[in-house]
Amino acid sequence: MDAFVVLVLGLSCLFLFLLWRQSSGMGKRGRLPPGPTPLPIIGNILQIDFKDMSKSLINLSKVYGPVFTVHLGMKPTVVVHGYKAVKEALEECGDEFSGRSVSPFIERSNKCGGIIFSNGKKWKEMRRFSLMTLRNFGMGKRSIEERIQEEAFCLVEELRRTNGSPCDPTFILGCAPCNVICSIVFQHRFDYKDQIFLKLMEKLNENFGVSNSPWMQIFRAFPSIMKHLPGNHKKVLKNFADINSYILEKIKEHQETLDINNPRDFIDCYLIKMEQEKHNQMSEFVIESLVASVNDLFVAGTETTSATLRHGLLLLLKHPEVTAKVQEEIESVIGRHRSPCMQDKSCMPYTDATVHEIQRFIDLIPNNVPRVATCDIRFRDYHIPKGTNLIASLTSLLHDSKEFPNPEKFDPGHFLDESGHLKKSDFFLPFSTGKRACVGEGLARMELFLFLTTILQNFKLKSLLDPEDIDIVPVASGFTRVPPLYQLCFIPV
Ligand code: LZ1
Repeated sequence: MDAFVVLVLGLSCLFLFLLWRQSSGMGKRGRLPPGPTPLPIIGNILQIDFKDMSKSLINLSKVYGPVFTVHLGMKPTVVVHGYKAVKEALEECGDEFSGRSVSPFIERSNKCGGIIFSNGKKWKEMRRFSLMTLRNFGMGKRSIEERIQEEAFCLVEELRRTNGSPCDPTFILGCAPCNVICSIVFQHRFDYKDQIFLKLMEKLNENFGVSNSPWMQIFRAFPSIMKHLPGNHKKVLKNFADINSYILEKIKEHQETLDINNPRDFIDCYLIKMEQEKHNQMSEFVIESLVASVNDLFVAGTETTSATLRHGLLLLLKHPEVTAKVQEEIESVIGRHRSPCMQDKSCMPYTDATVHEIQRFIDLIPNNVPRVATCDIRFRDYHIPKGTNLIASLTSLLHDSKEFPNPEKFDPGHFLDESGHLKKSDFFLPFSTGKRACVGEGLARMELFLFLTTILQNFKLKSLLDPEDIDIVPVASGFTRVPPLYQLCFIPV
């Protein structure tokens, strides 16, 4: 027999074996929620549009209900859809679904020791430390609010330099959130022309672009073959390595100038924590985890906030009546002669509602950040084995048509009551919920409020198109949604 025949026979046997294993329930499929029948090896990937997975999952939920199973490649993934199922999975079963699955790719990028991809004790301690530090405990004299205000001031100066001529805001609105992270972790911000800063942003952007591509979403289903393929993900590893070596350099500088009684930033706080735990052999607070955590803060805190600002300004251009009301409120509560601060927010319900509505409407991270079961779980009447992936559809809450009538319409009224006060909603979970909810939520909300109010305090936004002609449909919906490119003029008021 020649090699070809052996190969074909071998593959056929493997195919039949996998088919039998899946259909007989031996593939741990036993009591998983219902779902479309998976093909061997590729699972249900033919039924999923990787250019907008959220839409495919919503369509599947119409057939299979609020809790169902899809196979992304060989891996079963439980999907929860709608308020009840999402709250049950993320809050009531918060501990059990608090894991992150770690692909060989993630392992090789030194990201397991940080916040986003860590598990178990490491995750608990890194999360606790980051939450505390980002809440301003121990960050020294300058509060996070002050750091954002400083950046907002510089952002406005930079926008002034456009002289009211048409510009694409992508670059500038990318610098500001990245610089806030720099200020928090490295103590200082950079000039927007600083070569080191530009390199850092370029590498972050490139990695974001690759990891958000539909191909990458497909590859995620086949982690073990990925490393044998040439291509972009190698570039991603190189970028991470470069960013990490820069972070390590900064950590060394910090170690040389550390004053235990005067922590300047996140890195100082961590070094102090390391010092306190130096006799603990089992301490999770090691340098590699600091590097990974700082890297995580950049990954999570740059493109997300930047895309929200970009998409937000685009929505404000499309809805000049909303912009006018926000600017009226800014004029009457803050005026022109001082910087907006977080205290103003409680006196600015319309602006607050508008920021909520921007986040609701754009639905930045439609499928949450995927979780994994840390143990065998009984969920409703199903048995979900340890290691099963979990996707919670945040779209299904943010665009719920009972909670937010006309969910596809941009309307700050979704967050206002009859007397014009802010109306909170339990469905508003753009940062997810439960034990693994976003560590940067407070930071992100502060940035969105301060950046948007500071911009609108200083400029009239002028569109190049009629509002009706402005296209607001995302150009990509992978892990996060990306708004279309556009231009506008910032006219000083
Ligand atoms: C995240 C983000 C991006 C990737 C992983 C986790 N949290 C943004 N916030």
